[in-house]
Amino acid sequence: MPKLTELASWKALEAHFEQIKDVHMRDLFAQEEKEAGQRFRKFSTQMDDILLDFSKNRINDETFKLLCDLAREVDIEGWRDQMFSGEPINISEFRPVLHTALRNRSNTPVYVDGENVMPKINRVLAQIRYFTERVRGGHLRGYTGRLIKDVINIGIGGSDLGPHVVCDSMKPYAQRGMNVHFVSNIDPTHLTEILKFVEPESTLFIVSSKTFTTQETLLNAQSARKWFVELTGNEKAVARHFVAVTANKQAAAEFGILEENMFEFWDWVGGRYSLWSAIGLPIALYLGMDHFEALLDGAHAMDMHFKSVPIEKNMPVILALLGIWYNNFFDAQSHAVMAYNQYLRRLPAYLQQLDMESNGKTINRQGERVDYLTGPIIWGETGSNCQHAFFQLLHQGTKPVPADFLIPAQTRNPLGDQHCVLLANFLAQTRALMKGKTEAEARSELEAQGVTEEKIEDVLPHKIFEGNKPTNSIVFKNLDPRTLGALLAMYEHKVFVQGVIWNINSFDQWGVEYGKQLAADIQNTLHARTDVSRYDDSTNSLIDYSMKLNFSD
Ligand code: G6Q
Repeated sequence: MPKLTELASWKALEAHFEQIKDVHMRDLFAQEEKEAGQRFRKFSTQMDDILLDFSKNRINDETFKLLCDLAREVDIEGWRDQMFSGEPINISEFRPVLHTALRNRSNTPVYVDGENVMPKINRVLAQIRYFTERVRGGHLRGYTGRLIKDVINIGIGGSDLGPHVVCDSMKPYAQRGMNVHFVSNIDPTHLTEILKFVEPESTLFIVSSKTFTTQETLLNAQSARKWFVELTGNEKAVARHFVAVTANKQAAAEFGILEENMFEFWDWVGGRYSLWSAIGLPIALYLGMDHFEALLDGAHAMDMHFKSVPIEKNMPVILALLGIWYNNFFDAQSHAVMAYNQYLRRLPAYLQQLDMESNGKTINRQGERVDYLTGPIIWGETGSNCQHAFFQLLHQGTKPVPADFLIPAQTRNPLGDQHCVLLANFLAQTRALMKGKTEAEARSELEAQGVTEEKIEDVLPHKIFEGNKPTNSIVFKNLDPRTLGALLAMYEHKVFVQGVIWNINSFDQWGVEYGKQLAADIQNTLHARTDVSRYDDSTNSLIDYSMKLNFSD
């Protein structure tokens, strides 16, 4: 394949960028309103009740056409089909990438090395249903006969962020009296603070680790086990209160988990794409299997949309192309996500891993260094909180920050007019970011407030808003499991499309593996408390300083 920057569509985009880079969206809207009022119709698309309005972007018909040409020229459709059909597209780990099979509700065969993987996926789903229904129905209880009321998931990264965002977002669907907690950090504070509020007799621990070698998870699991045995004095009861989710059953067995308490998944499921697998066990325990399956249904519906809808109306492809437009042509370094919904407060953390671990790469599929920008920095916060924090920079800062705004049209918690006010804020912000405030508008506002002419001249520059800041608006009826599944799958496919365009492998994570390797050596040094001078001067001095503080009164 020719280099990205040498593709005909890329070159055409470069030339087109020079023509459009200073065009204001205000003028694009005004012009198209005059012509036909069709901008929203042209630049919006829908999947079920999820609407994506991308008309508030710095694009015109030509931009959109060229971006779609780019998607075709890199053969998005071909790559997509390779992923869905189990081709080993994760080239540095020699694996297929089959999270879509986990939610393949049509149950059509999916082959890995000649084996249809659907029967084993269905077997684990049935195992999850059986287990969670018995726990939730009170048939499977703690060793003293008490109902399980606290589930503690011990896992990190992909074995934490996915189920965590789903459980947090789906709180209204949780079973009464059932709580779920997530322990990820190796900082002992994380586990300790949770254990303070639970009782061992009514607590179920899920040790979630694909590799079952992750230090944080194994140490937290050992500490949890120790706590459990100390409080109950009953070593045997561990079997009833600890289960494992893993692709490495042997390591889980060595850890002491019984075979019947293991929920399996497979190496063709990437950690950050694994919430649809047995890693979703805490979701099924907390929300019930029917809701977990509704989540899978929603993701499958988005998979079908991604597979079958033409590029021009394909939600994940459009989001990906717009991201490329700002990242590679406008040099936007970051992308923000603002969910105007309190339940979605963990969405940015989840998307940070999904996007930055997938596309934070500098080496292309041919093993060469790329000479263009790849994955952006992802960040965000819930609305309307974000407006009172960092929105100043979005409105008047020097850095371009394209953003996604999400909102459900209905609220689960109607309180007076509050949801309507939330919606008004959502709409006002995206409009203001697009439109800005001109000098004439700012001046007439000041005049209307009775500000003197002299003062107006002083403050005027500060009151002007350039606008022309791009946003995508994503509006849906309700935040329910099906919609959440579709939204998360939408972002997964967006990331996939961008990875294909940047010609990188979105499915490995050698930076994470490096992190796992790094601490081991220093940890030995800290334990031995000798030979503390073999690192660089900064690290040596930090070791020295922290060891002194650690052992001081
Ligand atoms: C995800 C990454 C990483 C991983 C964690 C936990 O794609 O590989 O975040 O999920 O490091 O790994 P284990 O599940 O193997 O403990």
